[in-house]
Amino acid sequence: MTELIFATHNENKVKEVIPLLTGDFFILSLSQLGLNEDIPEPYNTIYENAIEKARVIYEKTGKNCFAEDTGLEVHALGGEPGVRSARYAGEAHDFEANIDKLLGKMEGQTDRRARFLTIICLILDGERFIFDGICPGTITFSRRGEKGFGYDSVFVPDGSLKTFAEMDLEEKNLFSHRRKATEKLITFLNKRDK
Ligand code: ITT
Repeated sequence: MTELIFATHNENKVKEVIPLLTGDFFILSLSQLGLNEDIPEPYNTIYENAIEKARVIYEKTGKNCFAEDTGLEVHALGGEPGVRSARYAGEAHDFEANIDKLLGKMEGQTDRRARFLTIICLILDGERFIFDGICPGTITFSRRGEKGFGYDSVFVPDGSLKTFAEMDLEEKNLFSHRRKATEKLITFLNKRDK
């Protein structure tokens, strides 16, 4: 049995990742451990912030853990909001304000291409491992759907006509950046266990 902390305060992420965990794992969330302090995301890249989040929790707990950082990269905006996805419209981490800002910036833009990028950093017995997942798609002209979180209501993954917010969790996981990165993590852990 491998016990791992998932170093996130975002319960939506936990909900998406838990059903993907096939194998002999026991996942603890930060809230289960009573660790409620904000984890800093001080860097300018998704990659560095994923590493930092895992590092902070590993140092604090001494337990094996993984963290992930995700960003929405919009082609016509030069990769924005990217690493600033959570705080695009300000420090309040307000999903609706972030979407308003994004749709405003995309007004009149015909190039709607975008992608979600997830980087997972695993720290296992002090060693660091990185896994990534990308989901290409397009930005809609207005919100559609009520499910999910973040930018889900304005993102249509390639291969579907629905936004992520119009999909239930299983359907989102067919396409999602997070599922792809998590699968790489699971494959790695399952191989290592043998
Ligand atoms: P943790 O750092 O505690 O894990 P967070 O919500 O701050 O949680 P991120 O920095 O990784 O997580 O995410 C940045 C933002 O990107 C997040 O607040 C959402 O607005 C958005 N986001 C991330 N994953 C998403 C997804 O699958 N669908 C839609 N938006 C997503």
